[in-house]
Amino acid sequence: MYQRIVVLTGAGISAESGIKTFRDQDGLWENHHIEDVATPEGYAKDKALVEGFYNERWRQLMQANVQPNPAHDALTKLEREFEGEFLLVTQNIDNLHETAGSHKLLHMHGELVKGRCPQSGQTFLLSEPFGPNHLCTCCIPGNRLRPHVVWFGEMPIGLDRIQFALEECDLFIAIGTSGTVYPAAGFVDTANHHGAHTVEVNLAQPGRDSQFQLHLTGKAGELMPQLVE
Ligand code: BJW
Repeated sequence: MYQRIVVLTGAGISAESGIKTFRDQDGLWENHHIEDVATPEGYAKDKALVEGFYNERWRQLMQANVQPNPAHDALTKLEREFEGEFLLVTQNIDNLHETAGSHKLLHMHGELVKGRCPQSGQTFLLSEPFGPNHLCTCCIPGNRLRPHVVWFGEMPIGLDRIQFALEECDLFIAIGTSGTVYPAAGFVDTANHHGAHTVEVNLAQPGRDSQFQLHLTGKAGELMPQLVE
């Protein structure tokens, strides 16, 4: 039996909750240039545009009908019932894992519901969408908060902890991620290299160069409850 499990989730796990993925048809970036809304340079050039992009997603997340789906619930159940070490690493900035009840959770690309002081790095929970009046309380004078998200060229959050968990784990499961963005895309290689069993759950068929040992093709909301049973 397994002793240590690491799970990586991507936008596909939230798709059945009504949140758009990035790279699928009609994805989040369809009406935007990636470099305009997902880079520090884009933010420096036009803060209002970037804040508007995240505010739109914030409002969407706050809608009552956006709720965790059976895949989020299955991971909560796995965390609760598994007796070994467990770590859930999500690339998603939505809060559906915590709404479902996950605790051993790391948001490696940040969180939509938080703003961050660009000077101290301290984060603040937002009770309303971004605006120029959102100032930090950790500095005098307060700095304008930036979205607490990791853009291209920035260092993802918690990499030391993730690396350690990947080296130690005996099961690595990646759910609903296209595997196009590093360093997350390389986690499967690390897990393989350290002898873990590696499993991918994705709606799309695996590419020919896939590094996963097992592929489960279908909707995460249907496959994950069966896998965790
Ligand atoms: C379903 C489903 C259903 C649908 N059921 N499945 C050249 C080579 C290699 C690397 C680089 C390079 N040039 C630059 C880099 C580095 C760069 C990078 O990887 N670029 C690539 C584009 C090549 N990476 C970075 O810059 C990162 N930082 C970094 O590298 O720092 C330096 C470093 C050095 C040394 C060690 C470590 C680090 C930072 C990356 C930050 C990414 N940020 C974003 C935006 C976050 C904020 C926001 O949400 O707006 O994160 S980009 C975006 O992509 C977002 C996502 O988390 C991320 C991954 O997307 P994801 O989740 O995979 O979504 P999709 O849409 O791509 O896929 C959805 C999948 O679900 C599909 O496969 C569907 O089939 C599936 N699916 N419905 C199951 N129901």
